[in-house]
Order: sequence, then structure tokens, then C-alpha cells
Amino acid sequence: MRRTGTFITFEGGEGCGKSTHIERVAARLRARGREVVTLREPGGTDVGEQIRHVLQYSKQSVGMVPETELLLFCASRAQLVREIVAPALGDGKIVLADRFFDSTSVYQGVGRKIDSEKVAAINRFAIGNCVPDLTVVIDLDPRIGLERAKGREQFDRMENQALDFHQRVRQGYLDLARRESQRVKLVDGSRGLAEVGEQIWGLIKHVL
Ligand code: T5A
Repeated sequence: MRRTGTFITFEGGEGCGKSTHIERVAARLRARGREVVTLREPGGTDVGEQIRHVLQYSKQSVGMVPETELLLFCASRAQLVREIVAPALGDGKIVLADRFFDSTSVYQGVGRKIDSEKVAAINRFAIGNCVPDLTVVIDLDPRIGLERAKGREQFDRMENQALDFHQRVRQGYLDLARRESQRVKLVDGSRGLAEVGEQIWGLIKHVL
């Protein structure tokens, strides 16, 4: 299917503000008459939501090994790409995704220390040619992000990782933005909501 839509992904550590800004961007785009699809990862499909439960909230998953975790994130994504993302892009829609394959490169590759070439190969298999047009990384000190995310009562496997893990994740995103500076753009998430929102809107207007 020929791709006429635009694919924008949002990335960053826990509680950096992705969901908040996706909602705001979607509202601004819809107010301008654009067709927008919003998604979250892992999940976004029936199959993916079941995988999300195993990955995130099931206390029986505490002993999951990093290789299993990597494959489950990619399995959820393979379904999402073929069921939702590729058809929406074929129809000319704007797809806004809360995390995509960069989360796997950073969390499983850098955070869990799985060989980066293996992660890249599995990522490629899962997404095919569905690479984002723009990736917004909201950079934030993990101590602030984890504090913001704390409000939730549900057990979350990733948020329970040591601070050192989250610091590696942050550095992973900073390195990614340096390596892929055409596609991946950094935004300072420590600023106020309105200021971060305007910076993101500027990037989106540019890519559209
Ligand atoms: N994961 C995911 C992997 O390990 N590998 C993968 O391949 C994939 C896809 C997903 C977890 O899975 C991992 C990464 C994650 O650990 P999740 O529950 O979806 O888990 O968690 P997150 O994606 O991290 O989402 P969060 O909801 O934790 O964070 P958000 O969406 O970035 O933050 P948001 O918008 O909910 O904001 C948090 C709070 O901060 C406030 C908001 O109002 C909200 O209260 N806020 C601000 N406050 C002040 N100033 C600002 N600028 C603010 N921006 C937001």
C-alpha cells in the first residue's frame, strides 16, 4: 500500500509527558480538519493489549528474562503495524504513537544490555518498512519523571526498575537523537507544559 499519511512517534523515559502531549497535538490537528489516529505501545490492538498486560502488570511476569521481554514488545508491534498503522498511513491519516521501535532499542538494548545488532534485526522484522517520519523524544531527569508517574496505583514492572536503569534509558535516547538527528528530535521536558507543547507543535508543523 502506498504511504500518503504521516507517522509521528513520541518517546522518552517514564512520566516524561508523552501521553499528555499526544492528546494536545491530536486535538490541535483535528481542529484543523486532519484525520488523526492515536496509539500506545505496547498495545493498541486486541492482541497487543493482552501482551501489554503480561508485560506490564502481571505479577507472575516478574521472572521474565530480557529476551522474552524483547520478543513480546516486538510481537505487539508487529500486530499494530499491520492491523492499524500501515492501513492508516495508506489512507493518508496522521498516526501519533506513544512509543514505537526506539523504545525497544533503548529499553531492551541499552537498558537491559541486549546486543544492539540483535535488537535492530528483530525490530526490522517486526516493523518492515514502517519507519516514523518524525520521532519526538521528551528528555527528562528520570527522578522527576518517576515522581510524576507515581500517582498510579497499578504495579508496573518497568517503573520498579532501579534508578540506574532509567538513567541508562535517558542516555540511550540522547545518543539516539545524536545518531539519527534527521528523524529524532529532542525536547526539554523539564519546562512547563505550554512551553514543551509549543516546541513539539513547531516540530510537527515542520514535518507536515
Ligand atoms: N517499553 C515499551 C519497553 O521497555 N520496550 C518497548 O519496546 C516499549 C514499547 C510502557 C513501558 O514499557 C516500556 C517502557 C515503559 O516502561 P506505560 O505505562 O505506557 O509503559 O508508560 P510510559 O510509556 O512510560 O507512559 P507514562 O504514562 O508513564 O508517561 P508519559 O505518557 O510520558 O507521561 P504523561 O503524559 O502521562 O505525564 C505524566 C504526568 O506528568 C504531568 C502530566 O500531567 C501527568 O500528570 N506532566 C507535566 N507536569 C509538569 N510539567 C510538564 N511539562 C509535564 N508534562 C506532563
